[in-house]
Amino acid sequence: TTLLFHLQGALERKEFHLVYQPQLSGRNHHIIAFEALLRWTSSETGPVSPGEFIPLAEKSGLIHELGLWVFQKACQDQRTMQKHHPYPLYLSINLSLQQLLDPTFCEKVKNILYEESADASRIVLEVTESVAFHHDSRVIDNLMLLKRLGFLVALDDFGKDYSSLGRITYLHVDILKIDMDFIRRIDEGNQKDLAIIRSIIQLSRNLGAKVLAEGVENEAQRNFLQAEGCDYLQGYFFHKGLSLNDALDLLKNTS
Ligand code: G
Ligand code: G
Ligand code: MN
Ligand code: NA
Repeated sequence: TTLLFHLQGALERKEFHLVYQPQLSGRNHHIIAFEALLRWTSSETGPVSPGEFIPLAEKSGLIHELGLWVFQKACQDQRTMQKHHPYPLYLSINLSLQQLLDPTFCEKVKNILYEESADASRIVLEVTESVAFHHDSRVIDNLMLLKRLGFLVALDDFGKDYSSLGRITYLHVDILKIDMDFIRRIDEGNQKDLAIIRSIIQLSRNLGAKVLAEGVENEAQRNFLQAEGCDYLQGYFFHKGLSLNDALDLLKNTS
């Protein structure tokens, strides 16, 4: 509860910042996108992990204001990054269930796009399966509206929760993000674990979607995923989340 107390004023005190983790082409390792990841450094307690404060923000309702702040800041930074890069850069933003339950969310996002002259077709909205297929119809209604605005949708942590395969086609999901747990298990070489990864890659192809492996931490994992034709790669083997300045330096050195 004291953490919640500190969280309430954190936005005004400018204690949040974003880091950007690169997502690379599996074919040539070019940077094609950045995932915006929220960070909080409390003036009272120091850094607090998102695993700790995001659930608090969700329960307290702060996620609405905070989520829009993330959206606006990430759109601004995307524009700065694009200036330093000759090829299209996509931006990935994580969404919480509460945001998609808000009937005014689309309208607010539309206003931010307009203010920041941002292009929805270059922005990927990351939602977990359990959020995308939540029973409350407001969620799917919002996602359909967002898709109509041009946003792309990625299913985050794919394979972790239950899969509702029929609804993937219904929603026209653009990207499947294979959950880190599966990538971790590549190291053990269990044929059944490898078969699951291959099946997710195949599934994405058959759906006309792209597939991204997250949490790639070593060369063996990268080699396997690349050999299987995984479209995009993300993880500490390549890059951790970078400050805007570090992301800009990286873009200058690689383009
Ligand atoms: O980056 P990290 O592993 O610390 O993130 C932990 C969790 O927090 C992940 O599930 C990630 O999706 C989530 N997360 C990170 N940034 C945001 C954000 O801006 N909004 C929401 N809703 N979740 C985020
Ligand atoms: O739930 P979501 O997929 O959005 O969470 C992404 C989280 O995973 C981020 O907090 C990020 O810091 C973390 N992450 C990114 N790459 C790696 C990695 O290679 N290994 C591990 N363990 N975590 C990673
Ligand atoms: Mn994510
Ligand atoms: Na994920």
